[in-house]
Amino acid sequence: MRRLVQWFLAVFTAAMVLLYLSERLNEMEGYAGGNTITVYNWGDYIDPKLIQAFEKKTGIKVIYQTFDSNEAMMAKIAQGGTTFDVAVPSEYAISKMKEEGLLVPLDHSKLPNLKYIDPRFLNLSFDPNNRYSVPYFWGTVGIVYNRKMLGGKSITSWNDLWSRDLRNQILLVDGAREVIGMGLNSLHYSLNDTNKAHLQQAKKKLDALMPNVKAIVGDEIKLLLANEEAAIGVVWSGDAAEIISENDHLDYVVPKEGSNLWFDNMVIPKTAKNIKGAHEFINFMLDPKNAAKNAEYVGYSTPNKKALDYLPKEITNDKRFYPDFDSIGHLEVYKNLGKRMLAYYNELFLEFKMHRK
Ligand code: N2P
Repeated sequence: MRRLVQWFLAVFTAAMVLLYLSERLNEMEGYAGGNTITVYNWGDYIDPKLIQAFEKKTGIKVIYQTFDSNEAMMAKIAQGGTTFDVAVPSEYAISKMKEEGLLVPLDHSKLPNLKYIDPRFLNLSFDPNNRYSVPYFWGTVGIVYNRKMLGGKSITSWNDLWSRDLRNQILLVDGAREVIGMGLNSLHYSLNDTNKAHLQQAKKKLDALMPNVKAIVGDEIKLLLANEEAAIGVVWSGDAAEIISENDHLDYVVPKEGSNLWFDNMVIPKTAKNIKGAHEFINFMLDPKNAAKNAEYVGYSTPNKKALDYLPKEITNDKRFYPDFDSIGHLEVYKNLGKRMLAYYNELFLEFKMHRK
């Protein structure tokens, strides 16, 4: 009897040790890329429930990290030493990352849900045949304004923002191309202007806007505008859509001088360790129901044609956020202006920020 008990104890202990070891091994494999992916996305740019649903469906654990500008994201990926399996750059960043060899070509056979994307968003010039990228969200840059706080006045142009009545009333999104672009557009220059005299002129014009600028902020811009901490915000369209749904006094306009049309896309960076898992994640996000859920949660416009069927009509019929393409033909997509020119834009933006009172 005693031998039997001893024998049981020995087997039991061995089983526990094995269980423990196998669990540790699983974890280690996860971190080595086996059953984990690291997703690197903009802040406030995914419905967290979708991450859970993906983990549950595939058994792949998602490590989720965020960035707040293309510049920050590219610097981190270029520097290496980190694992990112999926990232979400905008078009000019994709072009630059391609040029620097920072992207892995996609295997379209592993992305069957790509067929749901509206062809208008495919095969764009920054990535012919979508070799490296697939659409995630798209939108414009524009102005959110609070009609009540402005005494019923509406805003139609960038140049309206320089009005003396708007002292300390403007919040700007913390983006180099967006802010310098606003200066350029207000002077009727292109968002891709590389003429340094024009850029200096734009910077000077922005300096003159400073008395009206309350703050230059990240994702908190939404909360500040919804809570009426300022009457005006220069924002990305999806952020506008989200806060307009929370405060009836707010409206969104793409200024008449022109503005930016942008496309954010999922890519697999060179830092990836789990390329198979990355494809699974991308394909999951391309699923129309998931894309619709995501669009409804973050407020941004989806390029997924089939997903539109699952979204409320008041969202998809809103021309401010789902404009017809003919009405936005005059908008400009940022170009990859080359390393030096992009650095120059960043430098001007930093100078602008530093000269704040
Ligand atoms: C969401 C950021 C949107 C990025 N917080 C626009 N390119």
